[in-house]
Amino acid sequence: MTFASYNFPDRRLRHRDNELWIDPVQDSDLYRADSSFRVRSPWVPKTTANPVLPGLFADPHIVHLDGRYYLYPTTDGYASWSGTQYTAWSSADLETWTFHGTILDHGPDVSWADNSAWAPAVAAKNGRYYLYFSGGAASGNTAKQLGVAVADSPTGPFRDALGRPLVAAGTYSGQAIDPMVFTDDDGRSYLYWGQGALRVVPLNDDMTSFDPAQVRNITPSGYNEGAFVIERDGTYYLMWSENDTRSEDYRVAYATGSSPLGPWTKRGVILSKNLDLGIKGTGHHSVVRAPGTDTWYIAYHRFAVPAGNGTNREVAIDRLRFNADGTIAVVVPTP
Ligand code: FUB
Repeated sequence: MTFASYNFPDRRLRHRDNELWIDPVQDSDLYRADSSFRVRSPWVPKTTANPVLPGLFADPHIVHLDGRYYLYPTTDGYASWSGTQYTAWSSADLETWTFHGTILDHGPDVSWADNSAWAPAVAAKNGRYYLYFSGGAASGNTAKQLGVAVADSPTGPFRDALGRPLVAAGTYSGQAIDPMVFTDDDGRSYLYWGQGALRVVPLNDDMTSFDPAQVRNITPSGYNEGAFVIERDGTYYLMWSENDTRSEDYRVAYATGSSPLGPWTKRGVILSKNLDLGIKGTGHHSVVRAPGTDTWYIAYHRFAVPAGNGTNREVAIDRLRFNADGTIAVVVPTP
């Protein structure tokens, strides 16, 4: 059996503290951070639930499709978040995850984006699966743009549905990144996106177009990026990340509203660092409900424990609980 690092295939792995670690080329902060890429030893029982994915991943989008849970993350571990590939993972129990490989690669698959494959979101409609994503070009206008790809399966392969961005750079203030689609009980889907400013628009039934006249700016106070919307018992919950993903104070806050478009009332912070556990930079989350139950889970990223940072992040899942009055209880992040 051989082991190789997914993100750093040229580096040697070494065994330490019952885990396999990337061998630092030299003892510097940079290489200590890279060493946070952790591969768990199969001969040692896993003692903690998190991280749920092996390796460096961020911005997890969790969704339940066709009887399984799926995770779609950003591939992390690259300076300036310059990765190009999206992967898919699935699970029956939120604990054991099956890797389905690369489902979209900006290199061969997207003509207008070369890098910055960030923060995917997947929605299903009419028997098809839509992957919303952002990317930047290597030359010319390098500002981020938002695109949509389509597939016949949740595990792809996805193909760029438009051959051009769905939201072109510069059309609206803020960065065109961090898309999310919420589909209401009436079947209507809404696209949310943006860093620095949050926008929402109803999507047309084709899931790949919208009426620009319907775009609304719904930026809550404290908002930075990573919006996510759910509905429970008639209340809509808009959640988002505050501060910079490179800060240990990156965190999740939320508001409640009476419709997918608001108006929204900010309620407070529900997920933040726990320095006693070495957990920092908890944010860019998503939420899924166990089908047929009132049990909810939050997927989020944090600095890889113990030595990660804002570009070396790991994916965790914890319970999201509601109080009797419908407010969200503060999430307890677990190791
Ligand atoms: O992963 C790249 C970027 O970092 C995402 O788009 C942001 O939400 C932040 O997590």
